[in-house]
Amino acid sequence: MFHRKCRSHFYPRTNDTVSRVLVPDEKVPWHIKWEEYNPATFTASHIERQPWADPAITDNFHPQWNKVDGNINRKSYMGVYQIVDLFPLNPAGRTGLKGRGVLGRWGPNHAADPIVTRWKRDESLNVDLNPVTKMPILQFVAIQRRDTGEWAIPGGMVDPGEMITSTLKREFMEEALNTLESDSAEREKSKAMIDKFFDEGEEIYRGYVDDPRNTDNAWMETVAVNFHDDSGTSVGLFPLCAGDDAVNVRWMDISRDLKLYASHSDFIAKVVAKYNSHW
Ligand code: RP5
Repeated sequence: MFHRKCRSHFYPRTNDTVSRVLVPDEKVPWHIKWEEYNPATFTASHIERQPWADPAITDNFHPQWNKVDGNINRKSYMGVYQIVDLFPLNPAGRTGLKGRGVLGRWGPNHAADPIVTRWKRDESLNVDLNPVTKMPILQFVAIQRRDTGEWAIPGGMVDPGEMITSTLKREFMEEALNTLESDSAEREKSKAMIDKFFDEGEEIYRGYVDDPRNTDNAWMETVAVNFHDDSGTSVGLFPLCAGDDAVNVRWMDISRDLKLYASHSDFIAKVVAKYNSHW
């Protein structure tokens, strides 16, 4: 499947001042010749010298491409990526823009996405069936992103040296439980509950994300893990509160009509297939 969301006309968070070259489906793969392809280069000025970001690619920067480079994982889940004229090449093909955009790392930028689910229930706590498909309805914890306003899985970037299991818990607690702003007693309570609940998850997806921030030289990759509260008695009862990069949070009914950030709907569809629930 070709990436689409990272071929939109304007690059996000630039007030429509940075445009991509329009890349038709058939010209996405790098092996298709396109002699005139010469898109603009854009790296947002606010990421320069940030502790979480790479420096510009110059003769003084010697990253270990395709390797774990100190505590930065520069390996791709998609296999070995190419380096052309010092720059890593997006393994999913052309995006119509060179540079790093607003992403911190050249090459893969690793994230983790916790997909927390429960069954939708009626007032008597019976599982709700969709009236048309007669299938049980799943709900997942969705956040509304501050940057684009789109609803999304509450995922986030893996910090240097961080285990993915820790990123999953940390991001869920920060964005869906607002632990960054809760007092220490509440934080401890949330942490204990999340530590227990996040003990058993099932990996749903590992690979490239069709993220609108991707460029020809920097892209998002993720590990999405499902944590399911079947009885609705643990996380399913926990009060949600949006925090950090999230402006809203809620249990969202899952169906094929979901319009989510990046390729998050594709990950949700995999959870639906696993539970044979309404879509
Ligand atoms: C997506 O961006 C990932 O799937 C993850 O949900 C998210 C991580 O980026 P931030 O939310 O930290 O911006 O590609």
